[in-house]
Amino acid sequence: MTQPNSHIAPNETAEQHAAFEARIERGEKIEAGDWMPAEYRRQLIRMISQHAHSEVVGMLPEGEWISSAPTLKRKTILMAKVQDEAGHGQYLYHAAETLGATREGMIDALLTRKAKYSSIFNYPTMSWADVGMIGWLVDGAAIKNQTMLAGASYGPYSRAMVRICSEETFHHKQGKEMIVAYAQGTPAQREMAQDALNRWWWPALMMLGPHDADSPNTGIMSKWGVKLKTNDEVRQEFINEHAPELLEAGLTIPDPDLHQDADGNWKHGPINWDEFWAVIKGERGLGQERLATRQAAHDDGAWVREALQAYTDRQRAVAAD
Ligand code: BYC
Repeated sequence: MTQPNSHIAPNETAEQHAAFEARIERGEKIEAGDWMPAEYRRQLIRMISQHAHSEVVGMLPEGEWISSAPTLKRKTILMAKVQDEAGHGQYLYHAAETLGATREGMIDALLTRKAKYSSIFNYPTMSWADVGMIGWLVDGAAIKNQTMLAGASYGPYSRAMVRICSEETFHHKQGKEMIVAYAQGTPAQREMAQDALNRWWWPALMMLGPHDADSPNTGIMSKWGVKLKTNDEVRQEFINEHAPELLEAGLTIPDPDLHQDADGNWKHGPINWDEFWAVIKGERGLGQERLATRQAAHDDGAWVREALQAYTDRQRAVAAD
């Protein structure tokens, strides 16, 4: 049989692919034990594991500020938020494990740079206002993307997204509340909020991925019902919500070309994609430090993994007796 579709693996047939795609067309969820193309499995492991890594590495920029939070209220909010991100990482690693990926393999891929994590977490948190700006912009961008992924065709990923989005909504609200308060506060607070916006606006736009024309994975991920919107469509939704709200808060968006078109869409100026790729590769920003921190945490946790293994072995031996 001829196989015109390059995503059909040698041991797969066009009929299997057609039946699989018909299920997606009918809006059925694909579950862990169901037949799926090898390329669907590979793409999902790639994306879900990178998403998990982003949640875990994403604890670092905000976590640095827990001991410096200005009030007990802000400290408890931040501790809860960082803890939520750890939980998101856990759901997502589990979702990837349902596809056959192992935790060890995924962590190894992160630490050896074979797997990516979101570019946004290689930027430093320079002031307390950065914590609020991450909540408003980074969680805001993540929610736009993840609300779309809650409709993804792979059941375990889609269900993880529903829970994650409800928690991210609180993260977004606390960030917005903090920045709006500072934007209307003392001159020093306003300056701190504006400075944070100046540094986080462009990275937040980049976080949603390259333009559609430069996004090699969007085509097949859209066809197979994982990405229900393209990177540029999600970015447009993000700007349409956040640009007017930031302006209303009295802040200046650091983009001289930003304007609203007659159709209501806010249009941004050119994005510095050289910076984006350099940040991902660890050539700019904190990529080296972030991975060194994760490596140290992994090494420090070795005794916990060994203890768990010893306990499991003993339980098995007792059960065998
Ligand atoms: N950073 O073909 P494309 C959070 C890579 S954390 C790094 O468009 P795709 C939070 C991309 O992987 C939430 N790499 O890819 C946590 C691909 O490389 P590979 C994070 C990026 O997958 C703590 C290449 O560029 N959210 O909310 O179709 C505190 C070509 O791109 C980035 C997710 O992870 C990037 N920004 O679309 C606070 C959502 N963008 O893999 C908050 C799940 C692209 O071929 N992921 N690349 O080597 C996605 O939705 C999609 O992966 C993306 C990219 C939209 C990000």
